[in-house]
Amino acid sequence: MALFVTAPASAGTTLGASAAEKGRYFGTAVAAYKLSENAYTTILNREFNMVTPENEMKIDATEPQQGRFSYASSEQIVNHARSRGMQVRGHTLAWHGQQPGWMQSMEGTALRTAMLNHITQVATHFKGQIYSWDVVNEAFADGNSGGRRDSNLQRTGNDWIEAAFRAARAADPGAKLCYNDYNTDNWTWAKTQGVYNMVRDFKARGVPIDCVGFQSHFNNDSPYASNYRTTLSSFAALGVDVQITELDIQGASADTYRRVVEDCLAVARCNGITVWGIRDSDSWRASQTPLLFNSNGSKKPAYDAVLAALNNGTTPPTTAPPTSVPPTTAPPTTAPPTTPPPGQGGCTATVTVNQWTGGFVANVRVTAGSSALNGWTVTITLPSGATVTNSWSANSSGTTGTTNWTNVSYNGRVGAGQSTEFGFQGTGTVGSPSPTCAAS
Ligand code: 9MR
Repeated sequence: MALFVTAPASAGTTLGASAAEKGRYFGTAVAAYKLSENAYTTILNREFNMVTPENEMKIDATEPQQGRFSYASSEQIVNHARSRGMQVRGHTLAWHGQQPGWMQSMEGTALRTAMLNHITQVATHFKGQIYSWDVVNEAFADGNSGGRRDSNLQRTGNDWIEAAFRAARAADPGAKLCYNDYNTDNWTWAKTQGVYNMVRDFKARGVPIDCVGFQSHFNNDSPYASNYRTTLSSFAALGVDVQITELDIQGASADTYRRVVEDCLAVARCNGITVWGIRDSDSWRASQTPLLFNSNGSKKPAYDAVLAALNNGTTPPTTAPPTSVPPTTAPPTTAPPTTPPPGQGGCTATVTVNQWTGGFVANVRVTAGSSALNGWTVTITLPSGATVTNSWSANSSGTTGTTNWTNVSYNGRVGAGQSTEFGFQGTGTVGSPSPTCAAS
């Protein structure tokens, strides 16, 4: 009998599935005009479960003329993502960059009013479809001041950021609201401390902020530092989620990518990682070859390092990997039936839920009874409002209500008393489901 080692059933084979097993997402920036390119969407649809429009939700794209809103390209991305079970990060509602001409020339009360109207209109338009919004982007200055960046928005008054967050909360109460910036990854940098102090102040005063986005554009001028994990955990300790929102690494060191993933997995409130493009040719810094896929779409060593880090993360699988137990008795001399009979000893299933406001990850453990399983079906009834958006290591019959989950090819065979796992994530509240299991 051949002896071979298989990956544990809990080890995913794509970035999104592997991240989901750790209760996290793996995303990418997406450009609408590339969605007609098959090589691009093949990787996108296979690997990722979170999408950020790279430019299509920026102010110049969504309100090119004052009061005239334009959503064609942003909706194209949102629809592509959500129809395939991917979620969306909205980027961005208020920013000094990529303002349309009419806004660039505004100031004072008129600009403040226009900014708040923009936030209200856009967040309302996409209400219920956005996992998290970058409400305000890049409002702090580089260098040693630790203070705000000068901009027309900043000159409307120092409270412009909290006003933006309040408007976003009112428009879409279900979205997580993030402050997003770059050069805030190194804990010792003044800019990092400036943002930290703002978030601490916002939490103390009840300004509705839920998360901080760390763009994490790492390069020779702004390299990855070993205190990155301290940065993530320090912000999380303020009572906000943290998200890595625009990751790219000059030269795509596999080791540095691995460390970034390990840092996110080590911080419970790190929701997930988004890379800023799929292939090197998609990058805003293409010459630095900073991404996970070569321009021809092949996986780089950094991809393998990220996948391995996601699969061996600091939250180890709760069950031992399924093993192929060699038969203890001699094989039958008669030909075995071509369709194995159902396991006579039945099976049981238990579910472990990680629930947060608006979403959940459920891990299901299937355990064989007194005889081996040749296949299994788990039935889970979801409460109304809970919808499955993504799953791994099982095939499912539906996304709401009573759902049936059957084994995939590699995890149907479970030895007597042994276990295997599958999982799914979704939106809404899943409660404490009581799964039933049937041998097949
Ligand atoms: O990747 C984006 C690029 O296509 C645009 O030309 C550029 C214009 O500002 O914005 C890039 O994305 C930026 C993001 O919106 C905010 N953080 C920095 C990103 C890289 O410049």
